[in-house]
Amino acid sequence: MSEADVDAMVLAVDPELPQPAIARDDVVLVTGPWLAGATGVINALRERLPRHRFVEAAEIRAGVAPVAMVFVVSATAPLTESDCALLDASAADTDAVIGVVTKIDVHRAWRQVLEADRTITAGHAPRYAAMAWVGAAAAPDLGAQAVDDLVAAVEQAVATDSLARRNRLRAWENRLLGAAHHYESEVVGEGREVRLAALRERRAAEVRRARLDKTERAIAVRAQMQQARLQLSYFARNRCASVRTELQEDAASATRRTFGAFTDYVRRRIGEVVEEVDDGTAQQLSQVGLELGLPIECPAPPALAVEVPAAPLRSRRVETRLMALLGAGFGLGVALTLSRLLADLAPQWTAAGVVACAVIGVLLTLWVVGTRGLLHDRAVLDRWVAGGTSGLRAALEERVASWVLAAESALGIAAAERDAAQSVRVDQVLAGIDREIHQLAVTRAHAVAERDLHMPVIERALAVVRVELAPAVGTDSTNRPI
Ligand SMILES: Nc1nc2c(ncn2[C@@H]2O[C@H](COP(=O)(O)OP(=O)(O)OP(=O)(O)O)[C@@H](O)[C@H]2O)c(=O)[nH]1
Ligand SMILES: [Mg+2]
Repeated sequence: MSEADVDAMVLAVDPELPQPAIARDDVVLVTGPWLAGATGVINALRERLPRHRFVEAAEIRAGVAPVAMVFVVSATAPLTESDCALLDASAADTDAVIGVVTKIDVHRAWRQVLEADRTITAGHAPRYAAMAWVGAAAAPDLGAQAVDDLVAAVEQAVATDSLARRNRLRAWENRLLGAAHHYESEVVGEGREVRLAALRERRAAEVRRARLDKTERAIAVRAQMQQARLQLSYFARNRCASVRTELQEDAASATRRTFGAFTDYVRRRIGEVVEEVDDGTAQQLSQVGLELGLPIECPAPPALAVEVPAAPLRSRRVETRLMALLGAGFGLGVALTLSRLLADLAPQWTAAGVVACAVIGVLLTLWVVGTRGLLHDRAVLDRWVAGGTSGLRAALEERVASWVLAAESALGIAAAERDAAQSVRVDQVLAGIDREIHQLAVTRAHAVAERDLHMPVIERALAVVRVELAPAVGTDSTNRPI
C-alpha cells in the first residue's frame, strides 16, 4: 500500500479530514538527549552506511519528516520524562524508530539500562512497545567500536517494505491526534477557566465593595451629623454663658445714668450672639458637606427674633417707703447722737450744732435710701439678664437643632442621589463582567459543538489508522514478517 493508498483509505472516512502537512525526506534522523552520544553515532553510521543520508536534529527543516529515526541515549542512566517527551516530539511523524544505548564500552550495566529504557518507553506510549533497542559504542574510550547491531537495525528498518506506508500512517495519526487535541483544548480553552474564575471573583468583589461603600457612606453621614449637632449645641450654650457673664458684670457696674441704655445694649449683644451662632452653624454644616463630598442645599431658618422685654425697674413703693423709713431712722439716730455729743463737748455751739446735725442726718438718710435703691436695681438687672440669656439659650438650642435636622435631611437626599449614581456605575461594571462571562460561555459552547461535530469523524479515522499500524500477528518489532 503506497502513501496515496493510505491517504485514500483515511479520507474515505471523511474527505474533509485535516491531512498531514509534512514532506517526507529520505534521510535518517539521529537525535537524543544532550551529550547522549548522537554525534558519535551519526559519524559511525555515515561511515558504515554511506548509501544513506543521516542528519542531526539541527539539520532537518521544520515540516520535514525523516524516513527513520535513531534515538540515542546514554547507558549512564535510564530515560527520564523529558527524554520521553523529546522522543515523542522527534518521532511524531515517523514510525520507524530505533533506540540506541551508547557508551556501552564504559558502562557494564548497559543491558539493564537498555531493558529499563525499553520498559519506560513501552509504558510511556503503546507505539514504543515494538521499538527496536540496541547497544552501541560509537566513540569508545575503551576497546573497539561496537555499532554492528545498530547498523543492522538501521539497515533493516530502512529496507522494510511497509516503511513508507507505516510512516504515512504515523503522520496521519499525529495529524489526527493534533486535530483532536485542538478541539479538546478549545473546549478547555487556554486560560478560559482562569479568566472565568477571575471574572467571577471580580464580580463578587464589586458587589461586596458596593455594599461596603454604601454602608460606610451612611455611617459617615450619621457620625458627621451627630458630631455637628453636639458641637453646635455646645457652641450655642457656650456663647450664651459667656454673654451672660459679660452682661451680669456690666449690670453689676451699671449706674442710674446707664440704666436707660442698658436694655438696648443687652438687645444688641443678644442680636450679635444670635448672628455669631448662625454664622458658626452655617460654616460647620457646609464643612460637613465638604468632608462628605455632598453639597448641602439647606437654607438657614428664618432669622431668630429674640424678644427682650424692658428691664423691670418698676416703681417699688413699699420698698421705697420702707427704705425711707429705715434711712430716716438711721439719719435721725446719727443726727441725735452727733447733737448730743456736740452739746457735751461744746455747749456754746448747741443751736448751730443741732442744725448741722439735722443736715447731716438728712444727707445720710438720702445716701442710704439712694444706695439701697441702686443696689436693688442692679440685682433686678442681674436677674433680668440671667432670665434673658437663658431664654436666648433655649431659643438658640432649638434653632440649631432644627437647622441640623434640616441639614441632615438635605444630606440624606444628596446621599441617596449619590448612592443611586454609584449603583448605576456598579450595575454598568457588573453588566460588563456578565457580558464577558456570557461571551466565554458562548465560546465554550461553540467549542463543545465543534468538538462534538468533528471528534467522531476523527476518532473513526484514528481507529482506521491504528488498525493499520497495529503489528500483525507473526511480525517482529519492525513489522517485517518473521
Ligand atoms: N566512552 C564513550 N564515550 C562516548 C561514546 N560516544 C560519545 N561519547 C562521549 O560522550 C560525549 C558526548 O558525545 P557526543 O557524540 O558529542 O554527544 P552528543 O549527543 O552529540 O552531544 P551534544 O550534541 O553536545 O548534545 C563526548 O565526550 C564523547 O566522547 C561512546 O561510545 N563511549
Ligand atoms: Mg552532537
